[in-house]
Amino acid sequence: MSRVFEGQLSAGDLRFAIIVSRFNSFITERLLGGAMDALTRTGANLDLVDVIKVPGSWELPLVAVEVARQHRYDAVICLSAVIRGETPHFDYVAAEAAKGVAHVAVETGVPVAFGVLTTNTLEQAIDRAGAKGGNKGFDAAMTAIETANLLRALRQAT
Ligand code: INI
Repeated sequence: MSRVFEGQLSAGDLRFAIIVSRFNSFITERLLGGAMDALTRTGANLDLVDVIKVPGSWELPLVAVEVARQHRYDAVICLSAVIRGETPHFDYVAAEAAKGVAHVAVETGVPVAFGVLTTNTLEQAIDRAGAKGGNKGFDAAMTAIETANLLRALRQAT
């Protein structure tokens, strides 16, 4: 008989680190609100949720690898917004944040959700931070909950 493994959307006793950038805080505070909403609605114990503020998206991988290596959290949720400007700066910051965050998860075995908006305009960012495009902070937290539970199930399986 085959087995199907799937992570439940229940935050229960899971421990989370939310790393959120201060850059574009008008947007990232809304992403943080969305993530907290997802955790609350899925039964998280907020005493087990730490919020860690970083200057910008560039700093996400460094801080994510630090907390993931401590193995004090079941999942890490990274939240920031990179909005295109007049120069190629956007491309460097967005690419390094994406590569770095993906690398942390694979290197440490701790789920790291990528709640990083990369948009051409401020309006697109607003849309994805609680307006018509939903809230990517909420989505990232739901993904973190599901993946943490999936890994727990896989690790407990015999
Ligand atoms: N950081 C962001 O999170 N979003 C941006 O749009 C952004 N832009 O466009 O510059 C940004 N830059 C700061 C960067 O993340 C670092 O904090 C900074 O370069 C210092 O290392």
